[in-house]
Amino acid sequence: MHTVRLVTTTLAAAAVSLPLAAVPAAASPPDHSNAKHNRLRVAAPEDLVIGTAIAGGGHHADQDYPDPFTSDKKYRKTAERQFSSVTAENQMKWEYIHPERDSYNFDTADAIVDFAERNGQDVRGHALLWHSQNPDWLEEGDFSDEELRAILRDHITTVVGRYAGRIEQWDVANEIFDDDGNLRTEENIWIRELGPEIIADAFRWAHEADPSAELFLNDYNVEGINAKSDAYYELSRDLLAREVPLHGFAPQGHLSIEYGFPGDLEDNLSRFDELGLATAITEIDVRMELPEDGRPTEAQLEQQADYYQQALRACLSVDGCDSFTIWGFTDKYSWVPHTFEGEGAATVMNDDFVRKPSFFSLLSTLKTAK
Ligand code: 9MR
Repeated sequence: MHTVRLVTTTLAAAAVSLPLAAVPAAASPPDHSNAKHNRLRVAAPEDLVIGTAIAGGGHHADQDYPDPFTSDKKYRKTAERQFSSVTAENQMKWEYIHPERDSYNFDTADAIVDFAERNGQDVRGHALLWHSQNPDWLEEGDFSDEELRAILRDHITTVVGRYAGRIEQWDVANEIFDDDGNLRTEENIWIRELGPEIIADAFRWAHEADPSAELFLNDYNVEGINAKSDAYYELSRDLLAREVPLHGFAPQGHLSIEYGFPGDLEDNLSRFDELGLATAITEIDVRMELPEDGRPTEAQLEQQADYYQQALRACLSVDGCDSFTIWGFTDKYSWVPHTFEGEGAATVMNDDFVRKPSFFSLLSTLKTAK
């Protein structure tokens, strides 16, 4: 007590007698959050890449902040230091990369792939055949079946071919089943107009365009064993039996603490592993209903940390699961509050990039695995 008062007095006296520049500034603590021992990518075992979505496009386009990837320095630094894999959150989707029938726009996708290359990161390409975020010219166009087939083939050949050897994994077919395990025959333009065999063709065309890329089926609500993941299992067996170049199956991992953790995630990944497929968690986040003040409680954050950890452990336990991607790392840019009213806080850092218990549960789980 005595010492504290003395120091205060001395500083106050100095402030009076010294010119302003000589007054010691209140030191803010040094930020070690990206120091080597705090980096997920450094902690990860060699056979696992740890990824993030790179924010931009999609819901971000309607917000009042500038493009995170090109304008937020701290965001880029964190993406580069913490992760060994990146996925374009929206920027490789049809509406961005193929905005007109006869023109592609590769600017942002190129920038993301260049960024990844400079930083020694893998890239997951997302997505080639999907029912959502397609441009109007495609969804509202009046095309014959032959034209549509040619459009899809040209798209896959052009986009996958452009990044051949630079994109490790592609989500070729994204969200093609509904929760009951039925193909989205109405919603998905390709399946509706051209029939289910177009799925196999998409894989064949992607493989021709880049024989070194791993080609994935990707979806949400397929973490556990259920009607939807069963449908993927049957489809995978069928495609493999016909030697269609399918290489992987990925549960996205959009979870909520309002629902129990899918405890059979490891079993589910294992059954696809036994088919000879790679597996990956491609878009994990763990959302929650926020209290009135908008701040998650400690108990919520602990439960969230436990979900992230369980998901990572499941992936680490399965041989062929060598890619684990979180769908953004800061709540500042998360898609969740824009889709689920009253929910949020789904990522591993808060709006100010302060790491949450979920970040540390991933970090410690990776360190233990190494
Ligand atoms: O995070 C993406 C968001 O910015 C877009 O507005 C949204 C539009 O559908 O897509 C989000 O990403 C989705 C991903 O592409 C596929 N799986 C579900 C993801 C969350 O909706």
